[in-house]
Amino acid sequence: MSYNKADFDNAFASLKDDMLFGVATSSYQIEGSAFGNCGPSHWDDFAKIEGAITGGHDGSVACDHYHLYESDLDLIADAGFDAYRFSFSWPRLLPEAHNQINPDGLSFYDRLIDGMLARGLSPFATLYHWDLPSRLADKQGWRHRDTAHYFADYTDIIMRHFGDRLTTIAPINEPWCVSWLSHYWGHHAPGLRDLDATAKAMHYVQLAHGLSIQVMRESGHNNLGCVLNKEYAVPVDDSAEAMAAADLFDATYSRWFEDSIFKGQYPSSVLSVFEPFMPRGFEEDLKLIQQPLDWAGVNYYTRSVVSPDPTEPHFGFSCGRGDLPKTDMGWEIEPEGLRFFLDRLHKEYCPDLPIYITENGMAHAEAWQDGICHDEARISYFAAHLEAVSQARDAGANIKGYFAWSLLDNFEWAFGYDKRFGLVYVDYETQQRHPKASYYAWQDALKAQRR
Ligand code: IFM
Repeated sequence: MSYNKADFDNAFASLKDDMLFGVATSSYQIEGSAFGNCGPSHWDDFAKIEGAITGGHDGSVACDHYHLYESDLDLIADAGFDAYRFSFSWPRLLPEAHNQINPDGLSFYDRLIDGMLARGLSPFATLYHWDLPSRLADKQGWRHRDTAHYFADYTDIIMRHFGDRLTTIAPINEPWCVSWLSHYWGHHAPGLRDLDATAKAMHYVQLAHGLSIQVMRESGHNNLGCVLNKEYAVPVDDSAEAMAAADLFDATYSRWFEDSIFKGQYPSSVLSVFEPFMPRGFEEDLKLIQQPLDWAGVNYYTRSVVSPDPTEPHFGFSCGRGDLPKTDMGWEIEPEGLRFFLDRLHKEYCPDLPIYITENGMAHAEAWQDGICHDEARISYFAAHLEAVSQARDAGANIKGYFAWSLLDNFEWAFGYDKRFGLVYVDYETQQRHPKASYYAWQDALKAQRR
């Protein structure tokens, strides 16, 4: 993509008036799980499996945000952002047992949230961004119904301590990754490749969402949403078979989650494959899953080119990439997909609900010149996606905010520290932070808005 800062400024200018802007991170990716009596999570366990993570990396130190959170919050505020999307760590708050709170964990999130408020940053909280306590993972994790109920109890604990200081709350980040990516493709902890496990995880993660919303609603919260990740399904050609494969991909990746949350049903094409493994009485749970929400969040990065694949035993499709420009993850840059999902959410699922883009960004390899980390390609990526947001808003979607992923370079799951998504470069040897060109582009735009 060619770089033109005016494109970014223009796209930003078309949105700035009544939208908020923020950055997003997650607990395991930045905090450092070795600090503050945090308990082990299944990501700590997964990291010990040879070959599971590039370079054998893990999140034990990560960006040491546990100790450096004050200066990290300064970076967010100094850029002029309005909000910070962060996640609570379940094993940090409840390392030993579901009712035994770690005082260091409580104190950390107290200081973190108060630090946001003191800087005028709105706290956008996620309760679960993938760090499942090992003690639950060892008891079948998301394959077991109890995990959904323990999640509701954990929700209640968080709300009692922090609920009145949070601007918005979403129970679960990217349920597709929690279930399909981790139990069918095996790329994330717990690294399973099993249809039975996938069917159960895809249902129980949704049940956990519903139970968690119910707990929060009953205690009077009215700022509750969901954060769903989306990948734009493009058929490899215009054959009927390719179209059907792309539709089934979209049903597994996207519609499973929004159909259940907003319509109380699962797509029949996916259910027919899962049916033998679905928990008894799942139909009743759908009523719990379909809780009224106050907003919806979309995480969007790329598209998938979907092909029919007779060698794929259960769903008969496989996904690849096409020939659009790619990020350092090898992900194609396709802003049209973001526009598609914003339109669909608005038209088919939740016409009146405020929508946030809760994550959007790209990995980019480091390139230094004159003491600055140059990531102009990232600025262009943001510009193109902000333009898509602007088009969706013009078409009527009630879009209220946009969060760049991510504040910092961080632990990119199975890719370890090799992929850098940050607006701020992290030197993992020294834990020094270095704002990149994209950080300064946001700072210029946000500060100009205030003048
Ligand atoms: O780093 C992840 C994040 O944890 C969830 N959404 C996608 C990001 C980039 O892969």
